[in-house]
Amino acid sequence: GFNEPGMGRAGVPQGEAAPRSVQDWWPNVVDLSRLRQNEYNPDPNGAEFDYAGEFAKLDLKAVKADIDAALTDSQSWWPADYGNYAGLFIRLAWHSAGTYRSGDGRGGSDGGQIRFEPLNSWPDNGNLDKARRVLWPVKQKYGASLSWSDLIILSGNVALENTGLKTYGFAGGRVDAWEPELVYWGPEAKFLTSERNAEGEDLDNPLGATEMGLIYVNPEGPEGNPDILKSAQQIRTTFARMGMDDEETAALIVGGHTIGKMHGAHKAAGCIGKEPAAEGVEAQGLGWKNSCGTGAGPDAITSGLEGAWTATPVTWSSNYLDNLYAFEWKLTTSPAGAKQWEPENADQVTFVPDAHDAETFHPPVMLTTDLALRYDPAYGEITSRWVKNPAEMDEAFARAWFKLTHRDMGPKMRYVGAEVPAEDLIWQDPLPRADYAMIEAGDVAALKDSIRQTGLSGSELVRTAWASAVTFRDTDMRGGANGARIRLAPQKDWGVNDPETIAKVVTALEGVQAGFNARSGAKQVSIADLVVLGGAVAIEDAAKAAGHSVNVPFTPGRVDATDAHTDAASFELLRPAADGFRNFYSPRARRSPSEMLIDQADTLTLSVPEMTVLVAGMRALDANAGQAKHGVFTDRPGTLSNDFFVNLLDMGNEWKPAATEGLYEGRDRTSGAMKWTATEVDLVFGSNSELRAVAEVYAFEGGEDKFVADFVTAWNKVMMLDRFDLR
Ligand code: HEB
Repeated sequence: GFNEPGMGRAGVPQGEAAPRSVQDWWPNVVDLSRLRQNEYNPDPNGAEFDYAGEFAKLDLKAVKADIDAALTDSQSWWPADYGNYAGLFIRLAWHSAGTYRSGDGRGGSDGGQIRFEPLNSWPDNGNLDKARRVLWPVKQKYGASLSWSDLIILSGNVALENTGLKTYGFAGGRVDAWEPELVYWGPEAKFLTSERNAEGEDLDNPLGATEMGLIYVNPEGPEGNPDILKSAQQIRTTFARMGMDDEETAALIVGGHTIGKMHGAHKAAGCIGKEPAAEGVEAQGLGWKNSCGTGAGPDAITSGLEGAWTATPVTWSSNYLDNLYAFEWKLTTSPAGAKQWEPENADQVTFVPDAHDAETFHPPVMLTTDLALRYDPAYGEITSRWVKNPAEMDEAFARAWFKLTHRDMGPKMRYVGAEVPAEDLIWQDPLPRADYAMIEAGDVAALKDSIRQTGLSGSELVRTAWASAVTFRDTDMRGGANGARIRLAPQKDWGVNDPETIAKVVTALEGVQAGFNARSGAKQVSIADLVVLGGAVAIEDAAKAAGHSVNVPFTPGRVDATDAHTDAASFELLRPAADGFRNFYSPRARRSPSEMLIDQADTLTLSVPEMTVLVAGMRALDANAGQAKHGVFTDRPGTLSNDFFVNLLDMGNEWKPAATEGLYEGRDRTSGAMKWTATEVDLVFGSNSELRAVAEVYAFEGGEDKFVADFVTAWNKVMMLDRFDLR
């Protein structure tokens, strides 16, 4: 029977009979599992489920009232400090959003990844499992119409409003994920360690935190060292990785620590159990079980730091900055032994209420990171201004909080609900609204002819269309062809885009545009649409040259942004460090060429076959950056043939590394004659067993039809990735 002694936990130790992944054995074999995640939909609501539509139907006021009621409905299994979960909910929202990093757009609240490992069990997320259990009745009531990711952020807003802050707005539309996203969170194999050069400016990109398992920085100071000015430097570096300037950073910390308290009633050792992922089934997903005292409330242990910053931990006030500047701070330790700061005359300034006993009062406390906001000259300049003008701070916080919690949702078109602010913000990468009539399907044929008459080559058109679309990343929904930012700084000057080609193509397309607009009356065509249509023209012609008649789908409606719509510094973050589809690789790439290809394919939401046909098609179309010949395994470049696959899999070729690092030479096995050159990105489709299996399908005799059809579908998918206006 299944409950015989010796079965289950006491029998086979967990993990011992588990299958090993290929990468466990051979770490250098590229891992395609992230692309496999793009191939299926794990959402139990089904792939057709329209979350945004469901959210839009909610009565947002009623939802907020339910959250507001939960705030003060203290639960015996996790009593609310001061009878109000405001601090806990705000910290939940902040930690859910705060993993966002602008370098690759990963992290952030969208998807609700904080529900899953590893984030669910990160040391910095201690006891946030309780926060979500407090919110479960609200989630249960609204079900699929209110995603966890929206609920978590909305709860932060409702909590802030409950304390008295006027928030800037809220948008729903975050779609929940159903499994952990595979994200590189750092090189360390142990929590709360750092091998990422955290001191100074050189925190390894794209990481956003100084230690494994932290959202940003160590509260006690760099690796526990209470050095206020060094701590300020770490705060500046990590918050900049999230796209926050000094003022936004200071506002977030000041505002956040106006509310709530820290928890370090006892030393964790001997009191605190394992994190959720390491617990037994009986813990039901909760972690950090506390066996000391009542295990919660006055005995709670989270960070090991203890105390509150203000006299008003559940009411919005300017008391944080008042305190920061009113006292000289001396280093002390919490009951749990962590380094924190208290006023020099601590025993005379006990005005901070106890969280569970109305008769008891404490001195305020500060973290090393809090003191950075006063003693760092740049932060000090900002916060001392706010001490005199708290309303300015409230406004700065409300805006920075909105940015923090909405930054990874992408363009405003994705925002849903009654509280979406009217104002356009530059970090949303705004697009102008068209004040003219759009072109229609009937205009397309004539426009295609005009593009053909420019005499632009297929390679020029394809490279330009690809360059304009490929900046898209689904991690934070930025980039893409809409807006035609390909013709603006900084994109127009990126080496990978062959600036001269882009300038030539854009000038020629502007001619097409002028001609069309002059003829068509009220209707106008955007450069953004012409760039994409140019790619379609080139592909149709190249397919025809290979004997295939195809129609590349084209959906007009894109608009052209201007420099005023474009934060150039922020767009610089979208510059590809590598683009395997164009056989481009730069020293900024942090992984091997094939790993970079897979990373890019992932942000383009491609499946393994889609990535495969796109690489092969781009080679056939002669669309490498700088028109390099590597991987162009064909004697008829510019023709949409399956020659890439046929020649790659041909046993008549023998491949060897070339003298130049990163390049390979393919020679005729018998004659020794040099036939092709290639990069790792080309050869991986023949060397990796999973990719070779897919390549074979397109090299089959008669496989070219399928190749052309699949290439066109994948190409169109990439061109359409940013068309949120159509959804
Ligand atoms: Fe914070 C809390 C740190 C930022 C909001 N913080 C907390 C704590 C700590 C921290 C340690 C305690 C925890 C416990 O419970 O024990 N922070 C920190 C740091 C930073 C921060 C280091 C950076 C510098 N915060 C922040 C921000 C925000 C916040 C930004 C928002 C906005 N926090 C918060 C809150 C709290 C905290 C609300 C409270 C919680 C409760 O009450 O529970």
